[in-house]
This record gives sequence, C-alpha cells and structure tokens, in this order.
Amino acid sequence: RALTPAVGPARDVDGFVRQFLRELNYTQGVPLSRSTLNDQYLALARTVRHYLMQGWIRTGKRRRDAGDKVIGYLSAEYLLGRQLDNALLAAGLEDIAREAMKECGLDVDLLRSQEIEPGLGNGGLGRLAACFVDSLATMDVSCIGYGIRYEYGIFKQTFEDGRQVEVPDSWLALGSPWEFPQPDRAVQIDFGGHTERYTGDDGRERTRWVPAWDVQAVPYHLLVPGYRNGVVNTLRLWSAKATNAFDLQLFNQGDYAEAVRAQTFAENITKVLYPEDSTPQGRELRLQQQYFFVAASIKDFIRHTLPADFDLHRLPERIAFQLNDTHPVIAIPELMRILVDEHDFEWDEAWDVTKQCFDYTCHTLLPEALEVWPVDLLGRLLPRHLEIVYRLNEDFLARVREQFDGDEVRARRMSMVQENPVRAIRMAHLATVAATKVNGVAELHSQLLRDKVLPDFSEMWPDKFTNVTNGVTPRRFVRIANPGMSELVTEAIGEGWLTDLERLRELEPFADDAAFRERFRAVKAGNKERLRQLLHHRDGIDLPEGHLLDVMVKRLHEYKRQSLKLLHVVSLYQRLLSDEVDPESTTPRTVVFGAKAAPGYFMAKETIALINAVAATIDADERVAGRLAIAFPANYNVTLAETLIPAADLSEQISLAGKEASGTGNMKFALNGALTIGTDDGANVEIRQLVGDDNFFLFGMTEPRVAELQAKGYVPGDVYASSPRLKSAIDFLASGEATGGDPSRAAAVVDDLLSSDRFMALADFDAYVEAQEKVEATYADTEAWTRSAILNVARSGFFSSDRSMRDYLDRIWNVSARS
Ligand code: 26Q
Repeated sequence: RALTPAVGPARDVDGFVRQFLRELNYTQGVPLSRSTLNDQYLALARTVRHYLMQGWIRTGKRRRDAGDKVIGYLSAEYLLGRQLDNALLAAGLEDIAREAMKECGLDVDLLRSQEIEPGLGNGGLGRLAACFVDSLATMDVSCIGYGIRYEYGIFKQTFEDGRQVEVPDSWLALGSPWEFPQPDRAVQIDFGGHTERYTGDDGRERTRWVPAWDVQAVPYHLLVPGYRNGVVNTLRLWSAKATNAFDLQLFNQGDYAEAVRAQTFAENITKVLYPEDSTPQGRELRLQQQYFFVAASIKDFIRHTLPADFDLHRLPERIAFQLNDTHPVIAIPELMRILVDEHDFEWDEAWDVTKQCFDYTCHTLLPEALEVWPVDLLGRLLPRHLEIVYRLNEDFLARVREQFDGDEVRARRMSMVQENPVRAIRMAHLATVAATKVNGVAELHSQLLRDKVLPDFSEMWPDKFTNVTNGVTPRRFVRIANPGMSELVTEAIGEGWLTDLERLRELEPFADDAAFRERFRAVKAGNKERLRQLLHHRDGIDLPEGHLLDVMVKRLHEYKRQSLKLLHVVSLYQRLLSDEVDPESTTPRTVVFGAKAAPGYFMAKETIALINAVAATIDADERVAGRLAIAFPANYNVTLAETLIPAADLSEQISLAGKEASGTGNMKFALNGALTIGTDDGANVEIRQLVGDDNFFLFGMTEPRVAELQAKGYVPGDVYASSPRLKSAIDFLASGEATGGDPSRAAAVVDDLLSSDRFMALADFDAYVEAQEKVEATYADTEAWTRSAILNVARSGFFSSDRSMRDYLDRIWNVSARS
C-alpha cells in the first residue's frame, strides 16, 4: 500500500456533501436534523480544510527536500480576517460548497457569516502580515509566519451612550476549526534568574544563563493556502502553557490553590493582545510575549525545520527572519545567545551569522511609537540578553567613534542605550545595527526614515536602507470583498488579473465606454445595497439611499485626524441649516466612521463619543433628513471592511503629512473604485502619482511645510481667528448645538484643538473644505466620477501585496519566486 498523503474528498458536490455529513456526525457529534448553525459552520470549515491538507503535506515535503531558504516572518500580530471565505476561494470550492450546502438545505452565505474572525492584530501592521503570507503562498515562496496565539484578540467594541466600551473577543469560544495544535512539539522558554561565568572544558571563559522560571510554548499551526496553486504554507502561532501542571512542592504542602495560581500566571503570557498601536507602555507582560514567541520560533526552526546536525554557520543560507517592526527584535540577542552560549561560537563569528539572518521593517514615524525597554525590566526578565545588548552596543559605538573621529555626541545619539528619562534599550537602534536591510513601508516614509528618524545610521550605512511600498491582497480585498466588480473586470479583460494585478491597466480604455461605466455604477449600487442590508441587521443603522458614501475607517488616532473629518461634518451641517444655500442644491452625503480607540487613550475615546453625539444630533434633526447622515457602526474589523470598502465612493486619507507611514486602507479603497481625498502622506503620494491628479483630491500642507510651521511655532488659535468657516464650526461644536445641546460632550476635543492641536487639524481645515467642494462638483457629474473611479481601479494594480513581496524578494531576501 502506498503511504502517500490522503487525497482528500472528491472534488464534486457529492464528495463535498459526504464529507460535510461525516464531519457533522462524527466530529460535531450531531445529525443534520439536530445541528445548530454553529455545528454546521464548524463542519463546513473542517470539510474545506480536508481539501487543503494534501497541499499542505506536499508543500512541506517539497520544501524540505529542496532545502529552500525560508522566510521566517516574525510578527506579534496577524489580523487574519475570516478563514472560510479565503479557504473556499483558494481551493476553488466556492461553487461546489454552495451547491453542496443547498443539497443539505443550508445556505452557504449564512454559514460563512457565523465565523468569528481571528482578530489577532490591532490594525495596519497586523493586516499587512496577513496579506504578506497570503501573497507568499500564492507565489509559492517558502515562508513560515511566526506569531502569538492570543486567547483574546483585539477587543470587541461596543458603544454605551456613545462611548466606547471594550468587550473581550473570545474568538475560540465556539470552536476553532482552522488550527492544529501540536503539543508534542512544545518547547521550553526560560525567564528571569541570573548569569554566571565559568570555564569550559576547553579552558575558555564562558557565560551561562541560570533562569528562574519557565513556560511551555505550544505551537498551533494554521493553513495559509495559495490561490489555486496547491501550495499551503504554515502560520505557527505559539500558546503558553504552564510547565508543570502543579507545583508539587506547594501541592504537597497542601496549598492546592496556590499551585494552580502559578499555572495561571504562566498561561497569562498569551492571554490577550495589547490593544495599543501607537504609544506602547513598557509593560512587563508585553515584553514576555515578545520574547516568548521569538525564542520559541528560533528554537523550533533550528530543532524541527532544519535537518538534524545542521551546521549553524550556514544558517543564513536557510533562513531570513523578517522583523515586523521592533516587536520581535529581542530575537537578535536571542540568536546571539544560542550561538555563543549553547553552540560555542566565537562572539564575532556569531555576530556575523546573526547579522545575515535579520532584516527589519519600520512602520512608524511617531517618536512616541518607538519601542524602548527599561534596562531594569529587561535585566530582571532576560539578564543574559541585556548583557549581550550591552556588549553589542560597546562594539558598535567603538566603530562609530572610529569612523567619526571620536564624535561623542553622535555616539550618544546612536547608542542602543538611552539614558533619559530612564536607562532603556532603543529597540529600533538595535534592529538597525543588526539588520542586513532596513525598510520603510512607502516611498515618503522610507525617505523620512533615512532623513529624520535614523539619519546617523543612514549616513553610516547608506546601502542598508531601502523602501518597499506596502500592498494588499487582491484575493481578499477585491475578489472576496467585491465579487460584482471582479466579475465585471474578468468579463472586460479576461482571467489572470487576480495574480497579476498590474493587468488591471487593461481596464483603462473601458473608462471611456459609456455602457461599461453604467455597469460599473450598477456594481457600486449593488455593493451599497449589500452594505445597507448588513448595517441594518448588524447595527440597526438604516443608511439613506442614493447618497455619496464618504468613508473614514482606521484606528482612532490624533495624527489620523478624525477630528478634522468631524469638523467638516459640522460645517456641512451648518451649511444645511443656514439660509445661504438651497439644501436641494447640495450633494446628499452619508459619512461613515469606523474606528477603535486604545482603551487608555483619552483623547481618542473622547473623539469617538463626540462623533457619536454629533451623529445622533444630525440623525434626529428633520431639517437635514435626506441630505446628511452620519453612521458609526461599532467594532470596525476586517469582516466589516470587506463590505464597507467596496460600497464607498470617497476614501478619507487625511493624516497630517509625515505621520502616516503608509496606510493600506487607502489602497483597498482605490482598488475598489473609490476616489481618495487625501494629504500628501504615506502611500497616498504614490496612489496619486499612479491614478493621476485629476482622479485624486489632494489637499493640505506637505511634510516640509509641516516641519517649517512646527519650527516657527504653530498656534492653533491664530488659525481659528483667521478662518471664519473654521471659527464658526468650532463655535457651533463648543456651544453644544451639534451635540444635542450639551456642550460638555465637545469640550475635551475642542479644548485640545484650540490649545495644542498637535497634528494641525485646524491648519488644514480650509484646504480640506475646499477639496470637499471639488468632490461635490465632480460627484454631480456622474459620468466624470465613474470615469475617475474606473481609472482608480485600472491604475492601482501596483498596490497588490504580490508586488510588495516581489520587492522584498529582490531587494531584501535575495530569493526568487517560483511564479
Ligand atoms: C508595541 C509595544 C507594546 C504595545 C503595542 C505595540 C504596538 C502594536 C501595534 C505598536 C504599534 C502597532 C501597530 C502599528 C501599525 O499598525 N502601524 C501601521 O502599519 C501599517 C503597515 O505598514 C502602515 O500602513 C500604517 O501607516 C502604520 O500606522
């Protein structure tokens, strides 16, 4: 009998039904007639999983046999979104599954909507990681995504009296059909204790780490299927488990409860995702998470993925670890420790290997977002790693002094150790020194990274720095999210564009085809209808029909300037209430907000409450009914994005220039035929260059202008005093007229804008309103608008994450794709 991997169920409706019923009966343990929707969803998910297993087994074998270099993507976050839709698409089983469910008297769409998305990330960075692993599988590149299996992902947002209330997201509660636990491949992770010097058998002075406690890291693997290519890569997510189920000492002393408590302590490490994405607090548990998952990943790679007795001097031939921001940077001293302390490498030899194994991607420009770890904390948790970082820093600073004539000021600036306000390790400096390549995530960001964030480093190593502009996966964000448009595109230009997105260019001539424009509009109208249905059922929100749909969805942060959008809404409201304009002459508009605030971020939470209060006021005001509406559905997530983005007409990308590293939502909107109103920031710059100025509403200060204004001293009160429209909007807000007569609702946000306005929303207000007037004028010309929308789609193929991955392969990993 040939011991080949299982072939999976037959790829027809019959085979699918059979497997589905088997899953329902034997795994869920219920007959169809007694099964709940959740039973049916789980059985369906497991059925689809069956079809992927052969691909997973074969892919693994092929990669091991070939000894391929692996991309080890190290990311604390993967914001995956629902798995079933993507698995069905990748496996080419959508039609079969639909038919099969129908034969069972079930509705595949209803079952799909049962899935709770694994929200194992905060926002852009986590979603980017999910897009990247999708693209690498589709391009048949060997990649293992390493991360954390948080028991609770990003919180579920609810509103109480318009204020954000966080509810834990128990995505595992109803069963997790997509993961495979591998408890037999658990590894031990050490923490705490102290270090000791000793003399080895060979007479050499050595160091050993004597840890104080440890936990087990249990891997769970998830499938990452390529698009219709039979490739299935792996995501390895680590879960913490107590090493000894019971502390026997305590147990024997009769303190059973204390013994169990110790277990809980260890298992806390992967309990919850930190819901912060911009001003990280130096929390001990967060550092534990970071070390926990990178130490487990490196150990696992060396022990289980590399052949036994592999010569670690050749490690860089087999792995390129990509550091997704600084969150996994503790991997650098960890690899040094393994090579020097456990494998007897000389220091310089170990450093040479380590440097070749890491590349670093920076995702921010905000100084407060750069991670630093206080040395007392690091020393307590990872004493050996702190020593290693100190030694690396000494060597590094010696080089700096040598190269720059003992320039002490420069050495202090570049040091991996910050002295004030507390002694702490600058993770970005450590990453930059170690990495072979350092990249930013959009052209402008990479430029600013070189010139402003890490100028000394780019002077020292100009070739180390590069750019890779972000991208998004067209499988999820075009094909799954927008089936109507996908079909239309295929009809127009044929198949193949989904894995070669630049081919969307072939749509350009269709922008001038009136019949095509008509159909394109019909698709958009259908998408809006789908959104109306969803918001009605999901949130009890009834969107008006026939409005310009103006969408701002992203994390709530001052630099992204939701407050600027809100001021514009208030100004529109005022215009409708004034006698100066005939309401009938204005463009009916619905503004949709979606945003989660970090739970401890006061101003962000105040902004949410204010938006909700203004929305309620406008909603209750008969005078503007049919002309202006604000909707703020709670709990914006990947799943909502998939329905919201394809329905949008206008994409709001209005961060202060120089603050948004890239943005990726901006790309999703353009690819779905929304026009962008945006600042010269992040990837907006490249979107505008590609789609053309005529098809993009640019406004606001450029980054150099922002820097200039900052330097000369920005006074928001002066802007307020000199712009009548702005003054009027702010006064209106402050008076409580936009918040149901309650001025206290607006106080915190208004006070902040008038007194500090760190992100210069007021300075860009007039330009923003003018650009919005251009939006209205263009929207009034339906054909011109549709033409622009089509051109946005046709010219945004560059923003496929397949292209991003090709750039990483060429510029950073020196690996080639098979397709
Ligand atoms: C770090 C330490 C402790 C706690 C939290 C964090 C933390 C977690 C998440 C810090 C930052 C993040 C996420 C950052 C992020 O999403 N950045 C975004 O990355 C996108 C992908 O490159 C860009 O498009 C966005 O511009 C950028 O804001």
